[in-house]
Amino acid sequence: MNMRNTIYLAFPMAMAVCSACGGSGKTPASEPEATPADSLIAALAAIGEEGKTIFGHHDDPVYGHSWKYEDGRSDVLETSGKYPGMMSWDLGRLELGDSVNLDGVPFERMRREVVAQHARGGVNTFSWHLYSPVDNADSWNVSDTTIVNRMVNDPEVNKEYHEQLKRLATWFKSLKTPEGDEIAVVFRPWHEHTGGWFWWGAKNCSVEDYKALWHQMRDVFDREGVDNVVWAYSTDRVVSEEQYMERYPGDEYVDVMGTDVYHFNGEDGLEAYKGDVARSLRIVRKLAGEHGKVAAFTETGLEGVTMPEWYSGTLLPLLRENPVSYVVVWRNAHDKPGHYYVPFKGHPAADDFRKFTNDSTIVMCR
Ligand code: BMA
Repeated sequence: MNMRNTIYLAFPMAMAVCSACGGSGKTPASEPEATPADSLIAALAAIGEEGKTIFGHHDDPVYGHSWKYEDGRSDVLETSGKYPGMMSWDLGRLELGDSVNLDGVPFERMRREVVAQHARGGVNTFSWHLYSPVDNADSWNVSDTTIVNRMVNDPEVNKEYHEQLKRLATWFKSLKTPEGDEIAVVFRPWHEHTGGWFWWGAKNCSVEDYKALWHQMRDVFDREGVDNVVWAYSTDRVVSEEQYMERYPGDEYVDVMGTDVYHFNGEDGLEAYKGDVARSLRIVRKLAGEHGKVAAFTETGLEGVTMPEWYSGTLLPLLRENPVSYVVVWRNAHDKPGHYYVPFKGHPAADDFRKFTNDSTIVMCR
């Protein structure tokens, strides 16, 4: 195992907090104490400043290409010998008070895995494919383009939205180590909003209403006393800084600036993917620098990893040219045979994936 690639977030977090207090080990009286979220932001920023990238995988330790809900398994671990540095999760259906998420992951299991990932020095990030508080439509049902407007303006729907937010706030506050310390995590709501496939997408709600979703969310979380959430804003692929910033809720609402860009059509789509990633990450990195935020590649992947050297030959060079603090690839579904983004044991791209995870710039967990 390459120890340099192994993260111990406790270490950079302690360093980051110390440098904020001038190395004295104490926070100056005039400075507010660093929250768990502040420490995670500093740790992510430090990784980026070193030119390194944490590798993340969605639902990694709960199911994989040909297994589900066994303890201790992970397609990433079985292929590379290490856990991903970041675990990605989705909270869809938590807002309804359900015990399992939209892909069937029990929230209690998710919580256990969040704690385990934190204990091994890794990071956790959450997306939210929620059901509409207007009519329970899933995130991809765009037949009603009044949902967001009613969520932020209609008193009855707004009340339900705030109830949903309180359920999420309670969940985030409940993420604690066995010693009772809060675990800081990244939360990336209202993602890919520059596209038209979610009901909060650009085609389906106004700029003003979209921003209000964020503002109200933050108000509720602040009222509920949540201080362990790092906020990630992530568009789909973008063509300009103006497009990226059009729906940006404001610097006080965002800690991480990211973008989601997928690779479609294998070899035929390679040049388009490389062009879209290079442009979108350049925009993200420039704006993150200007706004003092962490830059990230919040979702990517080639479904089925149909190009055996995709990880070291395509993704790695793109990350080297446009370094960001983390990259996340989507899930290895157990119930959709072709829907996976990480090679599993025996897959033609497995050796290349191991090579990628052993690169000195890629950060994994033990
Ligand atoms: C999509 C697919 C779906 C899944 C959703 C939320 O990209 O993986 O099967 O339900 O994400 O995880």
